[in-house]
Amino acid sequence: MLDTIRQKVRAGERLTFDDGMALFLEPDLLAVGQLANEVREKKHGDRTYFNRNMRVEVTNVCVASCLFCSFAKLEAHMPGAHTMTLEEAWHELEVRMDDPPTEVHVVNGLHPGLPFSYYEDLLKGFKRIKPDVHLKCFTGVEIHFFAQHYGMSYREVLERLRAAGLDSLPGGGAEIFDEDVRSRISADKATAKEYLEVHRVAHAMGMRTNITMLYGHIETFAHRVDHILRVRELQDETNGLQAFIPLAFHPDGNGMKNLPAPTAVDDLRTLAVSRLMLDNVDHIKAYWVSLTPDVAQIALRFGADDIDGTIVHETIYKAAGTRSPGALGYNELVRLIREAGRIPVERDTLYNVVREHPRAEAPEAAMKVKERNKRLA
Ligand code: V47
Repeated sequence: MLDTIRQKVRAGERLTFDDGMALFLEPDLLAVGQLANEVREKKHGDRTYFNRNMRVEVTNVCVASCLFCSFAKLEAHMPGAHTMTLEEAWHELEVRMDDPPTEVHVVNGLHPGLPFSYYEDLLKGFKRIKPDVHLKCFTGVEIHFFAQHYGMSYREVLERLRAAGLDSLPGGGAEIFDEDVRSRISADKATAKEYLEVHRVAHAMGMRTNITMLYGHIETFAHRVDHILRVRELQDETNGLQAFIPLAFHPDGNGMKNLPAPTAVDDLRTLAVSRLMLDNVDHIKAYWVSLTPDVAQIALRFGADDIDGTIVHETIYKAAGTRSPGALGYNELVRLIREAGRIPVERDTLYNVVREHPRAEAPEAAMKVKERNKRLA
């Protein structure tokens, strides 16, 4: 089966649902990875993208009760619930202006008690502090909630937020599109159809977006392939997606804490299959917070061409027990990428090149031996 898939990939033929299933079931992980790597190198060579970004989660108060979430609090008065004042949120950017991010990525709970103007003012304030900062804010689920809660269409919500400074939408909230799984893990928020419609409307307005997939919980491989194919279908229609981001489930402190987290093999295979199936999406992101920097580094040989950014201040995965650090320094990201034998390319959110770094002359460990030998001579 893998030989047939290899021939199809090399001939530029589109893979089917059955091909996706075969790739998930193929025992030879390295062969699947190698094929994904071939596609990745054809698209991007050794170039590996990252950016200077920061996360702000302004509120964890959320009317939804997703089983996988360790971050949200149902009501504002509950212990651990917090909502930043606008000044507190802006301060997060202000204090980083000596080494400023090019992107602010905001993901929030679905707070029922804030006026819509809070979100508009939030964006306006970030742009006041740094007019050229890219605002990648509010998932498709949040946009759907705003539309319902404040009585607007998706387009009206997006237009008002764009007028306030919104530049693009992050990929959060996609979870798993299959209706049965979705209703079991996140029943009370945007459906798959609604989530995809938000992205469709954003694309029609010329806005770029990402889409994620939360894997490694109660879903099957068939659900993952179905999810990936729905992403491919939307992209055929709109061509507005920039990156697809598989997110590994983290079980600590949430309603599925009895489940084990996916293994590194599952992570690498899921990235590789995503790369192979999504022939119309440019970038596959190995999100280091969800994977750990170590697995994300290896993923750069399994189909991924992007590793996300410096981040600073991530709280969703921290609450769910990630072993990753809260932030990675710029030079640490460059080192991770170079040591993987790739070329680090700092990008902005829209994948314009900010700075391309030289590739490493040799793996770092070898350099150390050379330097040591030089010193000893
Ligand atoms: O929407 C929540 C997921 C997402 C858990 O667009 C969990 O560039 C695993 O979407 N285990 C937020 N995942 C993060 C996100 C994202 C990350 C990086 C880059 C981009 C981008 C987007 O995290 C949520 C949800 O799907 N999530 N809890 C958990 N326990």
